[in-house]
Amino acid sequence: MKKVITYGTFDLLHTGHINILRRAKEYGDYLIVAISSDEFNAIKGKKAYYSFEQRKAILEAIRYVDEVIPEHTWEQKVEDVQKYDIDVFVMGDDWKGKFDFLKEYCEVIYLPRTVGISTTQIKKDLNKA
Ligand code: C2G
Repeated sequence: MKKVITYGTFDLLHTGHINILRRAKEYGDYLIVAISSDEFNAIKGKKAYYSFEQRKAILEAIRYVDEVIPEHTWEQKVEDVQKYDIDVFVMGDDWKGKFDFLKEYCEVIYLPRTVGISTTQIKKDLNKA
């Protein structure tokens, strides 16, 4: 079984998230999504609208997603890739190059972001509504 992993906050789920999850799944048979805990989001300088538990429940309902695990630190990726026997690591290309150190352990793929949509923009648009 070819296993894929990706990481993110996935707040206020939108088609950009769905597009990356769908494409990530195409690289294997089993997709693990590591979603940022509320505490790690604070470290990333993000405040998610939905709590970790809510974001986990939403991600688990997506047909492309096979397992959701928590992301607590920047440093856990090598351990996760080994622990979950990951073959492919996938991220949007806003992260291009940032995780190349994982090439020692698995395939590293950066996919084009979906243009014109982001959680930040959704929040801004809603504030204007
Ligand atoms: N994404 C995308 N297109 C968008 C918006 C997001 O392809 N329009 C992708 C991002 O590139 C990322 C994933 O969706 O691969 C999740 O995005 P975020 O929830 O914003 O995650 P981020 O804050 O980038 O956290 O350790 C890695 C971090 O946890 C990544």
